Amino acid sequence: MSNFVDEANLCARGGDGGAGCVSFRREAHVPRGGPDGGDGGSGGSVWLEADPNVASLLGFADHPHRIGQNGTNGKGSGKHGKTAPDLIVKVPEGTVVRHHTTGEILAELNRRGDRWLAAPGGQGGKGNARFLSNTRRAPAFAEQGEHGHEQWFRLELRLFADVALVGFPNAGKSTLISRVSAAKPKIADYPFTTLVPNLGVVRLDDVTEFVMADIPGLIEGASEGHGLGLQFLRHIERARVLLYLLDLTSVDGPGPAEQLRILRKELGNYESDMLDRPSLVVGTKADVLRPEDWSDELDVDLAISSVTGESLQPMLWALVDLIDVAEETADEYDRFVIHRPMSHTVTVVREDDGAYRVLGRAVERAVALSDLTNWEALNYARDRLEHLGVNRSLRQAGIRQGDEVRIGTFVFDYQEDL
Ligand SMILES: Nc1nc2c(ncn2[C@@H]2O[C@H](COP(=O)(O)OP(=O)(O)OP(=O)(O)O)[C@@H](O)[C@H]2O)c(=O)[nH]1
Ligand SMILES: [Mg+2]
Repeated sequence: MSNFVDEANLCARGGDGGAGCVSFRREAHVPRGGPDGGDGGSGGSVWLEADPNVASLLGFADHPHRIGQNGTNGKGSGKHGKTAPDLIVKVPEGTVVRHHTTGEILAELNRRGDRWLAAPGGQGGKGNARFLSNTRRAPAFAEQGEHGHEQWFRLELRLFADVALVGFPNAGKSTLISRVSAAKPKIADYPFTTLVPNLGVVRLDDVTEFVMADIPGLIEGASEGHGLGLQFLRHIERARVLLYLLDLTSVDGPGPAEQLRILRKELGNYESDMLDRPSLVVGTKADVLRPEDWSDELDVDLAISSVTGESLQPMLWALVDLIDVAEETADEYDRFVIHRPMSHTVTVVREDDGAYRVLGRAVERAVALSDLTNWEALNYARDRLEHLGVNRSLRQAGIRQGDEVRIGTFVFDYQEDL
């Protein structure tokens, strides 16, 4: 049994790329051979991967940083640096990745093996051998490695249970899960005893088992945030099968038929699909009162008692059948992983002091040359910027002769092309 850490912060940073190398071939009878500086290796990327062996987000609570290894630098004689291996960070199945500040959902890792690129490693810099051209015979510059991408995320765990217990407070949910699994949640004769979901593995025989989730009780208005409200509806949302537990002995609160009506109404308000989910309706505490003692038209599949054990086995096997059906008809969306590629466009923003800052991966990369005091490297960078549409973007942003432009750590004054 475990209580689940539901949310955690993650800071993922890709490893830095290694620098390209400036080097020229040396041969016995050639005074200065061609350029042979190798490229730097790329930094390792950070991936998230769903793994059923990881049960919670607890591992991120005190240690939110996950950092890829750096690539190594290129060397002479055309030797490229080593590309660093990717870092695979295991997360529980059902992990939702959100943008840290906007809360936008970036990815859902639902099933074993689902993967998402959280932070690409930096590309290795090109060695000077790459800058050879018909007009540039002896390039004396190389690229720096690119820094790895770094970003904060908010991780959220949606419990993956085969069966979720849905019932009013005090209906006997915790008592049931403690009877049929090793989970031992607190049980008491007052409402809202259970404050966080508990998972228990129900084992029927050597090959048949499933995961049951004991969810805090729902009351009328839960879908609008009453009681423990919304936060637990989203746990129920992920379960394949719903087990409604109706308290047959309820005297102060609504009777069993009314409980079912309210529970279904709340689930439907939250997400109408949930009403189509395979489900079983069971009356609890049958050792005290029987369904037939109710005068209103009560229609339950079974009446159980967690105290005497009555009808528990037939109920569990019925649930196994429903899980099988649910698995066969599982929606495609379950396997869906959302990818949001990073933007490659050029963006120009105005800084507080009036300077123009150019943002964009390719652009920042173009000025990340080892030595921009070298006129050759500078010319190359200038051509790249023109090619990427930086001048056009700056003109659109209203730049004028002499205004300051910043790209990465590089700063220059804007000159109109004549
Ligand atoms: N006689 C009898 N009492 C039961 C049975 N199941 C549960 N109870 C009693 O009902 C009360 C509530 O049980 P819980 O299992 O804590 O109920 P719950 O649904 O988990 O309640 P919350 O966590 O508050 O939502 C306790 O006093 C239990 O002993 C049963 O099968 N027979
Ligand atoms: Mg409980």
